[in-house]
Amino acid sequence: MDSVVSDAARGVSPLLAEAVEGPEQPWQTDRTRAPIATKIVVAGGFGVGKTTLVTAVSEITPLQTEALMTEASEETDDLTSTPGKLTTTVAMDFGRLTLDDDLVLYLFGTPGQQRFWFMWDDLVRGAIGAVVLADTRRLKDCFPALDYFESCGLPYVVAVNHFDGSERFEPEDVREALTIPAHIPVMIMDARRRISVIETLLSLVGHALDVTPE
Ligand SMILES: Nc1nc2c(ncn2[C@@H]2O[C@H](COP(=O)(O)OP(=O)(O)OP(=O)(O)O)[C@@H](O)[C@H]2O)c(=O)[nH]1
Ligand SMILES: [Mg+2]
Repeated sequence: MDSVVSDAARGVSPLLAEAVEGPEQPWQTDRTRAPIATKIVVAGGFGVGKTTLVTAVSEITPLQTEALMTEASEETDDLTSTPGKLTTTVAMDFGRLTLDDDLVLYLFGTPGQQRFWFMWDDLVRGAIGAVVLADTRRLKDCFPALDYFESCGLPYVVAVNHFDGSERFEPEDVREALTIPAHIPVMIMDARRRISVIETLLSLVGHALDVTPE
């Protein structure tokens, strides 16, 4: 299965693929292989960039369930970190990304607000893993997602979505602050940039292959 990950990396970024296993050789390309479909969940606190991430990479028009935020939710939805945010996800985001023709990722973004967490059990069913998005200005917001995936045993990676004006931290600082175990990848990313999101998704697929028993 390792070659699936590196083939996918090759489709998107030859440099990424070379970093994984060296330059591709002519005899390594197998166009007859059936596509592998995988489900990936994108989770994290309110307004951390989940919808942005799915939108940045989806090759289909992403399904969005955004609702306008009004004064009625002022008490519960803290917009100090994202003052430009006008909507919130009330059910889920859905998008699709095909890597190198034979690895199809179906992306399911969770709603961030606590009052919609009852949907998570349905959203994660059948997933191979999850990306937990974190914002260094409000790290504690990702604890519920971390706890959830730890308790259900779903492989996950932590991706720090750096917002303009937020202080820059090294992945190892974030790992320490969140007490993330050493074998779980922690990376810095930008949910608005396609290549950055793809690197994160490939890291999750690789991690899920590493930790899932055959
Ligand atoms: N500067 C900056 N802004 C971002 C980034 N990612 C998302 N945003 C903005 O942050 C706001 C929140 O993004 P969303 O993608 O709606 O966040 P979400 O996690 O889906 O939010 P909920 O579904 O309501 O929990 C939007 O206004 C985005 O444009 C980023 O990497 N940098
Ligand atoms: Mg959203």
